[in-house]
Amino acid sequence: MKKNELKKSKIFSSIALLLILTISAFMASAHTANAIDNIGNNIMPAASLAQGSFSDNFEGATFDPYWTLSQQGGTISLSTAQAHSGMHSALFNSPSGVNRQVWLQHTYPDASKGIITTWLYDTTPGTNNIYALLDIQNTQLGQDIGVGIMDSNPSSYHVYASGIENVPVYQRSLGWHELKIAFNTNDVQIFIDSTLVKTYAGDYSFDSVRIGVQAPSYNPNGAFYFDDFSVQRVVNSKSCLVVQGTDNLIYYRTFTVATQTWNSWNSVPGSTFDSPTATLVGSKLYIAVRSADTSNQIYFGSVDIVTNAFSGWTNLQGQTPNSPTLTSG
Ligand SMILES: [Ca+2]
Repeated sequence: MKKNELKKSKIFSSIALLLILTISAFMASAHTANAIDNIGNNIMPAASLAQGSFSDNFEGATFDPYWTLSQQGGTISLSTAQAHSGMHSALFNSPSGVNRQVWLQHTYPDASKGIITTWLYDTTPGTNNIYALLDIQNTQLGQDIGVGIMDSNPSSYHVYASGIENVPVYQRSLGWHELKIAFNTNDVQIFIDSTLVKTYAGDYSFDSVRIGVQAPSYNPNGAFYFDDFSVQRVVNSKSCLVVQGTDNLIYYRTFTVATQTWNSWNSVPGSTFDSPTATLVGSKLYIAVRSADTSNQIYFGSVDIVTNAFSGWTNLQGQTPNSPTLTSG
């Protein structure tokens, strides 16, 4: 790409240029156009994917390293006694006589929106028992939202939100039940067996997920099975504006959805005679431009919107008389 030869402007005529929105895009479904793949760019970093989504059917030989195991007063094992999928589930066994905190847990470095799902096999409907929960927390804010079995209620599953309530919502029965909590833009929805059982209005988010059982020492023995756990986190909560400046330089600016604020302008090297095109995948803003000369070359590069590190330009070996279009899906 030719270097810009025009004087840098302090004010950008950004109107009528390109607004790229990828608000609330799930990393789990992130892909990109073939044209990007063809030049060998890695557009789905493994670390970002791992942070964005996770699922476990408990069919491995051991527990996935995603999990931190807490086996205070009990044990967690892979069992063939019950299975919602395949041959195995995770068995949480908890004998009476000690305080019990028996969990598979994972904590993320930051909070996000998203959907958490698991299946729970209820072994003892109609019986006062121990807690068996899908428990989701925001450890930074001390918030706790969950769904499952309470030790005090033999007949109903409960939902709870710390500081708000703990209430029965759905009749217990023997066998597998799907528990799902969706952290949406403006509320949290809780589902049991695909039935919406509770909505909490508010801008909630989570950074820690866990499944398992807990009980004080005086509660009876308890054994529950979990299977087919999954998390889809909305880790892409920024929007980006990319423009051709009045000086033909290429500028971008990020918008943080959670705080509804614009960060400062930045530029990438090079210049263009036309509107740039861009798409945001994780923290990488992929940009394609038409060259700033009469050769109409198409250049492609990416910038990390966290560090502002730029990849450099790659000539895609094609020509266009207009603005290119870049997409992801
Ligand atoms: Ca399974």
